[in-house]
Amino acid sequence: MTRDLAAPRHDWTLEEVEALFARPFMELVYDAATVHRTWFDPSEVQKSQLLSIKTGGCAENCGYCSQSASFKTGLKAEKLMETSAVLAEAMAAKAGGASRFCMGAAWRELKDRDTPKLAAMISGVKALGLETCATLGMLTADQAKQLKAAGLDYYNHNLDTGPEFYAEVVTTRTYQDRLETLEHVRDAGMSTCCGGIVGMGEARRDRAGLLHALATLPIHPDSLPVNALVPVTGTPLGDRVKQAGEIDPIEFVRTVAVARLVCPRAMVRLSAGRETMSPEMQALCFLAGANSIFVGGKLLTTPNPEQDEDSRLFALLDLRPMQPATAEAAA
Ligand code: SAM
Ligand code: DTB
Ligand code: SF4
Repeated sequence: MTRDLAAPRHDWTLEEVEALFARPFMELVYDAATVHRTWFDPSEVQKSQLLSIKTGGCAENCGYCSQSASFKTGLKAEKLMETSAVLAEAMAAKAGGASRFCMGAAWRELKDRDTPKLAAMISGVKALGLETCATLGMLTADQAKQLKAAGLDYYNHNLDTGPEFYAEVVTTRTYQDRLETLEHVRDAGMSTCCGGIVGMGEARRDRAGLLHALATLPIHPDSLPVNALVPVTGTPLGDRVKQAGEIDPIEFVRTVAVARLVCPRAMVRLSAGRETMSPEMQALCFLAGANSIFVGGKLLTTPNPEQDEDSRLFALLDLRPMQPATAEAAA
């Protein structure tokens, strides 16, 4: 593959993205690995840590989510954390080797009354020398500017799936709503973190539809999380998948590889779902272009591999944690 094929493009057609999915697996992974090393050191993987700063009781009905008030998942709702407690968690994350810290809130949208508190958390985390990321639901243009001014580097807001499957996943927020928040984030000068979930019962065409939507955004996501559905009992999609079975691991790796090919310069994040992935499957994902993971024993509300398990994985695969400057230079 030449450097040209590793150059970012914004004119992908859905058919082209589907054709990538249909390539012989070995060819697909080889091409994705080649593009990956055009832009990144393939031995480096970024470690990011998540914290749920406001948990549960969410007004949205995302069919996979433990935190929606629409479903009985047994999750205990908690109010917005105090800034000092968030900063203590960020310090612990840094001490544990994370270079990026992402704060998540179970909100439909950020409320203006909470913005000053969020700004204090963000500037505090930034002052620790960590890359900052937040995911707080929908944002107005003005709120995006305020978060940027506080020192927010990345805003995470996922499209979740392709446009055709979207209505099967959530009905309280439209695809267009999501695209508008992403526009506000870009306009404020922040980097976007935007991806989706694989394994919700969607077809390959929907996975291609998601990656097509991301690859044709005015600016590619700087960070592209590929989540494997964590099936949560009590959620419609979690319960359905527990009956129907999880996605084929090789199809998941294909999704990672296609993400790397259509958004060649993005940090491709092997996000939720690692808890049940074998070291071999994760190795294939890294080979196919994933170069970022969440570390620490918990994602937002669900389990994640413990630090020592990931340290063993890094040693086994001769991987090194990426330093913040490397990720920034790539963006
Ligand atoms: N409430 C905010 C929002 O949705 O915009 C932010 C938090 S939300 C939990 C962040 C993302 O996590 C979702 O968009 C979804 O892609 C992912 N996610 C949530 N629950 C998940 C699950 N059970 N399995 C995999 N990914 C999940
Ligand atoms: C993303 O795409 N994945 C992360 C992050 N963005 C915020 C969240 C995963 C959440 C998994 C389910 C949970 O722990 O509640
Ligand atoms: Fe709320 Fe976010 Fe969960 Fe949707 S994914 S229910 S918006 S916390």
